[in-house]
Amino acid sequence: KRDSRFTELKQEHVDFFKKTLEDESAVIDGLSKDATDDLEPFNRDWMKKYRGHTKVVLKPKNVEEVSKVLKYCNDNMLAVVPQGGNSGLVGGSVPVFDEVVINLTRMNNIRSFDDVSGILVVDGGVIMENADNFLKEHGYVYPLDLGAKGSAQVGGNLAANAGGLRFLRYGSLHGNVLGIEAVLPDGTIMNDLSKLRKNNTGYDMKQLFIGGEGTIGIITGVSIQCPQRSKAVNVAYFGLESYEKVQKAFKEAKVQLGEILSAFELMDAESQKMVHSHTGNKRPIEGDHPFYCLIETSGSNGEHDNEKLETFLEHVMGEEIVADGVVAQDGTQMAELWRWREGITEAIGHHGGTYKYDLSIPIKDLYKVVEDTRERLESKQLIGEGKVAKAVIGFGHMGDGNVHLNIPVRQYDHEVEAAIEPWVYEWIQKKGGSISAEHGLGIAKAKYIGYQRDETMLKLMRQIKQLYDPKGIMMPYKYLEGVKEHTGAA
Ligand code: FAD
Ligand code: 2HG
Ligand code: ZN
Repeated sequence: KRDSRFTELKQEHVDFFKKTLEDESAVIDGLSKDATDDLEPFNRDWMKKYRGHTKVVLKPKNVEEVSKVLKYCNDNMLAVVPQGGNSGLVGGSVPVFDEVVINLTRMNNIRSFDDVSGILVVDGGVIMENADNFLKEHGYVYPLDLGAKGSAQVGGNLAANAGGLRFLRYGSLHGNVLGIEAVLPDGTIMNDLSKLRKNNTGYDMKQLFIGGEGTIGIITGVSIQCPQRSKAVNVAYFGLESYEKVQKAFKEAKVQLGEILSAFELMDAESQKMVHSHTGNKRPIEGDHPFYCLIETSGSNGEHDNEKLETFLEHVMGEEIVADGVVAQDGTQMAELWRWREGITEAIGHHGGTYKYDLSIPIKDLYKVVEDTRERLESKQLIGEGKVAKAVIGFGHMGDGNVHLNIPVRQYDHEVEAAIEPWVYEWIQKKGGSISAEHGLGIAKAKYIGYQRDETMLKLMRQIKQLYDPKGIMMPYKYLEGVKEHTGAA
């Protein structure tokens, strides 16, 4: 239900926004005229699962403009959704009702780069692929990589605390981000854009914005530590007969490739079938295997690394841990192999909807959740040919103990959803896992936070929200707000 504390958008508000942002294209105005089509991409999430009804999208160009419009929204009780590339997977980036969308697309400047330290300072709206291409020219790499890199923004990455494909190597944004410039809901500009690696002077305020999902302010600038780009990158793809063997291969990869290992990704047979039927590409290895892994190495000596990777593969095949495998011979093959992993989300999303669960689980049980879900939907006769649920798919960042459980459906369906939720969250809670490893809470997971956090933690979180956003204009109905409906079993 729409919260009646929030003001409905009026002409005087739109006039203020137009006057303040000056550039005409900076305001998409659905109040004075019918702009349904223009507003649609901002109202609709990537999964086509959530649709908001905003009447206005604002695209400020700099931090001062963000400050002015946010202060105005706060003064006038207009609810707000910050939006980056709108590639988030939990429905956080789109309005629920008629919230004002503040989209960062036009804040796309690279502010500075230090070639010696590798510290990059950018506007929050810089697209991550553009940041990485810029860094490439200087021999550096953006410390995060993910399938939506062509649209996701640096500010959005931080707000979601995205993990991605190279987390194993470069770690969390909580470690890589050195500073943040953010606008608080009342328009205050918080300048914590430090370029220092070490800075123990009081509370580390920026950390609350990383993973804050836009609930306490808008990230307008980011200072981030970027690693040297590896001269030698290599990729191997292999098939395995059981999850036991996947675990052995992972352990062996750490032993033999430890210092050059930059990704260890898991894909099950169903996920690879999906990519195959979507792309029509020839499978990298012959035969069907229940599991596939993709390993990436990044080091400084191509010959040396290649030899290590080949030796690793020979060893695990000799020991019958791995059934069959292939090592990329050049950059093109590397990209092709990565497509079997990076292309899963796109392939699954191609038709119908998907129920997505982004889970951290102790590694020995990582795949068990997929098997148990499959069994559950089978026993309820909800899955298979002609049924709403088409398959149960598991893949993810094995190296980080993070699995993506996906259930593609012909259309979103209450019966299927009720069979999975909250059952899957109870399952995760019993295993001591996390119900949201890297995608966040948004609206999709908000009401289940109680399966993860106890009352003391929730109380502290609510106090933080109250401190930064006393009027509650940022991201209503999401993140901590969903907990009112459902506290979980914790
Ligand atoms: P949006 O989707 O626009 O926003 C995400 C959240 O942050 C929303 O709550 C929004 O309100 C808020 N927000 C956005 N910008 C700002 C800002 N400047 N200040 C404050 N709040 C803001 N995630 C992973 O962790 N790992 C993956 O491997 C991964 N792969 C993906 C692959 C695909 C194909 C897709 C579609 C998504 C994937 N994601 C992944 C989801 C991921 O979180 C996003 O792709 C990305 O980090 C979000 O950036 P964005 O700019 O699109 O943010
Ligand atoms: C990935 O790892 C993303 O590819 C998306 O986090 C996961 O689609 C998903 O569930
Ligand atoms: Zn992921």
